[in-house]
Amino acid sequence: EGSAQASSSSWKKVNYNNVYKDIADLLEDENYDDGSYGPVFVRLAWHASGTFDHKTRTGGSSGATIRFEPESAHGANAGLDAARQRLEPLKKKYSHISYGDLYTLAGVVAVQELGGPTITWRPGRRDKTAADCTPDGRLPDAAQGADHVREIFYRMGFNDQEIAALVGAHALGRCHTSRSGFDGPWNASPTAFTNFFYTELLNNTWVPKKWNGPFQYVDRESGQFMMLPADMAFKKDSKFRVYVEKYAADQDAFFEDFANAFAKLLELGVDFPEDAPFYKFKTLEEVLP
Ligand code: CCH
Repeated sequence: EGSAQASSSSWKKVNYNNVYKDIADLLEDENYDDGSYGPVFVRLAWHASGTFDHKTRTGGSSGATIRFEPESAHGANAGLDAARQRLEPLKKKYSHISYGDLYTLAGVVAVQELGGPTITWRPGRRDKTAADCTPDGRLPDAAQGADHVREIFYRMGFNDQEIAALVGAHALGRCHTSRSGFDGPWNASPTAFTNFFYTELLNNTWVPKKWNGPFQYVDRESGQFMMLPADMAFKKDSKFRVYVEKYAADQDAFFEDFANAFAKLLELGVDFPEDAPFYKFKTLEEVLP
């Protein structure tokens, strides 16, 4: 076993409540994007996990192969080095934590601290080596539509309701021309976890953006907000649209379904130790007087 591989019980030596707090303290940075690493932490947790293939039981967050080339250099993962670098001091501080646990926990912390639902999370992922990297093409291509999105998420083992709930994370953050080539935030509050992905999708008129970049949509009114072609599939596809309408009308329903689907995503393919406990972390605001 390489140096990345810890013993099977090293996960027990970590105080995850302390890690939660330390990750939460890393979120804010006025010089980064919209002032928070939260959105890119959510994206890191998702891309570390979303490589799972339920048929071959390969990929997923256990292994944290996203930190190695060639996986780190896959087009879909462009820019995620910013998130990994931000988290690296915590790997030094908590030497017994696995990268897989650190990256997925960062997604949990970000969702919760930005105002989203509590995400049930378990430790015990065991890091693998570069030889275990997944092939390119397992993450969705934003230029495509509903058929492609279904194919990718069905491969992970999700159904239409779960897919529609997960994509609501596009309330957070933005697209960067330097990363995906697309441009702009989905709404005016990209550092708050809300159901705005659905409300914006339904309530705006989305028109093709006039530019030399990849085909995407902007809202006709202000031109400030964006939708990816894959996002628009959730409005156009009648089966997805049922959930879009539900989550736009009912933020609690969205929060509940997102919490379940995101917890499932972070656990895909992970062979947890039998005694790994389930954590429901309190937010900093809930803990502090
Ligand atoms: Fe996503 N996403 N995502 N996404 N995503 C992008 C950014 C974020 C797709 C494409 C893109 C999920 C599903 C999909 C986040 C969370 C989730 C970007 C811009 C593209 C492109 C990247 C850039 O330029 O920085 C596609 C396609 C799908 C599905 O079909 C799911 C599922 C999640 C989480 C549950 C978050 C958060 C961001 C913002 C990142 C940031 O840096 O601000």
